[in-house]
Amino acid sequence: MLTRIDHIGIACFDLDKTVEFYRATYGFEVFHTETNDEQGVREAMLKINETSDGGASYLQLLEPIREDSAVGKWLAKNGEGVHHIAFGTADVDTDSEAIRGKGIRVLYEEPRRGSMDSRITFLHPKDCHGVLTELVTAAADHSPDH
Ligand code: CMX
Ligand code: CO
Repeated sequence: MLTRIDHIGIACFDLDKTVEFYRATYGFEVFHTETNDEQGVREAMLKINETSDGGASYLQLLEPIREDSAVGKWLAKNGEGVHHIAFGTADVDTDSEAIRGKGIRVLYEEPRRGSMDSRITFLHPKDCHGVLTELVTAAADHSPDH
């Protein structure tokens, strides 16, 4: 069951400048940063709020580390902006298989590693009314109910 907005993914050209915008404008602080080589991004997670399922909602700021990455290609075509939304679930395997069963393209056979050792998969935007949609199960130590 999808129980929260886990994050909104925002593509940017310069991660440090964008982090500074969110800090100076809204007071949001960086909760976590990492480079995910497989996804081709350097990223910062800004925690916005805790959620009633024991998880949290974040902004995920994404800077490509390669031009041919998903975010690099998207930025070249669209410029900066909202790249994807991510719903949180305690069981990404079950939920993504159920959604695959509805005829929606799930991009990975098995969920892969996402921010903070979460497990993630994506639904094709063309099957989701134009929205690239991610499903996330947080790692146990980042989500007390798992
Ligand atoms: N939102 C909405 N539509 C998108 C999109 C996005 N983020 N990215 C691509 N599209 C659309 C394109 O506009 C294009 O539409 P048209 O054919 O009408 O022009 C179509 O999808 C195909 O796009 P493309 O530029 O040819 O790109 P690809 O098919 O090579 O890749 C996708 C698209 C979704 C398969 C790829 O971006 C992907 O695998 N995404 C999942 C991984 C990812 O995004 N990782 C980065 C984030 C990591 C994280 O969140 O941790
Ligand atoms: Co994401």
